[in-house]
Amino acid sequence: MTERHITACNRDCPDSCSMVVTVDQGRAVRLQGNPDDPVTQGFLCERTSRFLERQYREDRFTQPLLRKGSKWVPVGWEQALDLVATKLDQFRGESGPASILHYRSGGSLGILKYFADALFEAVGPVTVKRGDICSGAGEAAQETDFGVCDSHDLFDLYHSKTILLWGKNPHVSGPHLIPVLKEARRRGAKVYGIDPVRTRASQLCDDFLQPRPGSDFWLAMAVARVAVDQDLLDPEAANYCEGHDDFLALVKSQSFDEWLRPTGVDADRARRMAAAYVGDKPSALLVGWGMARRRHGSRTVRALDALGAVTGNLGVPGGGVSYYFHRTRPFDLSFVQGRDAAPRTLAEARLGAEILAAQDPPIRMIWVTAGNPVSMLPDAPAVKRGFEKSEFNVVVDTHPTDTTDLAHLILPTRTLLEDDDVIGAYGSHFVRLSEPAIAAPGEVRHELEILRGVAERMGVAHAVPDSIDQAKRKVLGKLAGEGITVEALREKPRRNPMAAKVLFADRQFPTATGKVHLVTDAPKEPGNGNGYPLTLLAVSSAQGQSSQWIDKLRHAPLSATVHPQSAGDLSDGTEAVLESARGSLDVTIRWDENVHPDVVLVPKGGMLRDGRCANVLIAAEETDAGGGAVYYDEPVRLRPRD
Ligand SMILES: Nc1nc2c(c(=O)[nH]1)N[C@H]1C(S)=C(S)[C@@H](COP(=O)(O)OP(=O)(O)OC[C@H]3O[C@@H](n4cnc5c(=O)[nH]c(N)nc54)[C@H](O)[C@@H]3O)O[C@H]1N2
Ligand SMILES: Nc1nc2c(c(=O)[nH]1)N[C@H]1C(S)=C(S)[C@@H](COP(=O)(O)OP(=O)(O)OC[C@H]3O[C@@H](n4cnc5c(=O)[nH]c(N)nc54)[C@H](O)[C@@H]3O)O[C@H]1N2
Ligand code: SF4
Ligand SMILES: [Mo]
Repeated sequence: MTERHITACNRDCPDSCSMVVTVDQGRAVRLQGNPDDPVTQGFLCERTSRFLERQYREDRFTQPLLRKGSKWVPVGWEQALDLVATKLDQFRGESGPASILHYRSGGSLGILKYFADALFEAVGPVTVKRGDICSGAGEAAQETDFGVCDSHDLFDLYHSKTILLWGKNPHVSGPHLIPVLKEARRRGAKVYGIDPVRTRASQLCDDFLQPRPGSDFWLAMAVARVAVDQDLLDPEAANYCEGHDDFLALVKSQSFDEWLRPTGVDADRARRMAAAYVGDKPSALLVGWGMARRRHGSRTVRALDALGAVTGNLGVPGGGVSYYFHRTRPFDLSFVQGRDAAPRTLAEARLGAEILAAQDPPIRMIWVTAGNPVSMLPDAPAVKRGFEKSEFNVVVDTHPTDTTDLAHLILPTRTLLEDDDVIGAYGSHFVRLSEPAIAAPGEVRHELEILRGVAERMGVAHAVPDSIDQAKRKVLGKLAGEGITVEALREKPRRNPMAAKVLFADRQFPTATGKVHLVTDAPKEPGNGNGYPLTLLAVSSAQGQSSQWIDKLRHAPLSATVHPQSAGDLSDGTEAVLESARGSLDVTIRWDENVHPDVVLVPKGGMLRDGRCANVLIAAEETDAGGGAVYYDEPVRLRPRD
């Protein structure tokens, strides 16, 4: 006899799908998208459709593991948590709480994971990360320009006449945008894609432009120049935009062709796309998250914000410049003080170097939860050295990673099928409940129970609720007033009613001046790489969720996809070496004419332990604002294997 359970996917993904899990005698046997969820629409992505392989993998952590020399020894929870408390006490006493680093990433988007922050604030506060390698630069851009980083309602796209997918790859990174785009097209919208890689999104597009990587600022200025030349600027914009004259002076400082030159895009096609955006309004600009992960990434997003503003596409149905949906805003997170309370912060984008350089006190203990920083942060070898230098590393995870390889203590926690939490999405305004579809194996514990165990031993039990239900009700505090309770969410997912469908409809912006702040200076043009002529794009792939890969590809040789004309003597299928000024990787060459000739495309999320980690090639550097990581600016070259 099988049962069906409904839960929500907690992966770091914009969609936060509602899932139907078929369970046969306690074992999950089938995962499907919930047909009743307006965003999920009955289907899941490739990587989560195949999650059962990961769920039942033989290397799943099922009990706490303590390192003894080169071996792992299973220990009981009492011993594990007593040891954690002893170490916390020891380092705090000897070197102060700043000697402890708490690092939490996006392995689960469950809101209850924020109680880890509360625990470490109560125990310390301790050292935490600064900036955000994923979204920091883009969020900083929108917070500067608009006062908040949020998006128009997902379904507001049905009011758009023109939609730009600017550096967005929904087939891979957020497939539940696809049905919405299809419906918008059916209702008459024209869709344009802008990406150095001609992705499957091109099938949804009326035209698809392939600019040189990192040249989007210039393309945005070229589009703004078309608005100037065709007299299609919003005459009201000067009233609600700060820096309006300076921005227009910048746009007018070069002709359309001059702005377009660094992008390498065909002038007629760019002009047609621009004419649609500025003329056939309302126009929605959907900004890919990766757009900001480069040296001038924040300024690139600011250019897109400015373009939306001066063309009159803000505050109107069908318009907007949408990047992240503000997924945490509906929740009560008042129990977390945040970064300002920390005695010290380390730049996430340079975490390895920052751990290694930390003095007075050095970092002596690291607690990692929901992340694999050793594989996923730039300059992975430095992150590895930083972890090796620390005296005691605790990692809370479900499966082995490069980071658990460097742990002294591994604490096993629940997977997305076992989790019990509340989830806000970054691709829509829906809030969903996750509830265990199956029981966790062995000694596995919910993260909240782990945190509570530490809190009790450290004399700060007040920092962590003693029941999951109580914790859920706490974070739902604001929403409960709107009728969105645990019970209501159990019935069906709910849209956060406090989120506007159209942002800034009154053209009031929550900035210091109440106006939009326009970017007024251009970054330096991309260089030619000094002997490394190609740009590395190590981006999401359909078969991996960051470093969590489907089984078949976990240890497979790393592919490096290039345009045939950039491959030199390296034919399709050849084994080659991909190298940057920092390191090298063995790869297998794939030819693909859809890839811009300046680009080498590699899937993100390979691990050091498999020789697939792109982050050995990537320099640890912060973006121009917001503490993002410069993932997509690394100059690289290919050569034959010796
Ligand atoms: N399958 C899968 N889905 C995922 C993830 C995953 O690992 N796997 N990761 C999740 C996470 S953590 C995040 S943050 C999101 C975001 O995931 P990302 O993939 O980082 O973000 P996107 O911005 O949607 O898509 C990246 C697109 O931007 C393009 N791009 C790169 N450089 C440039 C450029 O210079 N100009 C332009 N115009 N385009 C460029 C790439 O070619 C690519 O097609 O996705 C989530 N979804
Ligand atoms: N070269 C390159 N590097 C990148 C990127 C890129 O595009 N290129 N993308 C960057 C981006 S956008 C991001 S967001 C980061 C992602 O980097 P991370 O956030 O480190 O992502 P994952 O590798 O998925 O690691 C998440 C871990 O959490 C574990 N986990 C799953 N569920 C739970 C849970 O409920 N509790 C706990 N404690 N653990 C859980 C998983 O098993 C996994 O090991 O990577 C960044 N790194
Ligand atoms: S990873 Fe994203 S698209 Fe896939 S099931 Fe989870 S929420 Fe849905
Ligand atoms: Mo991310």
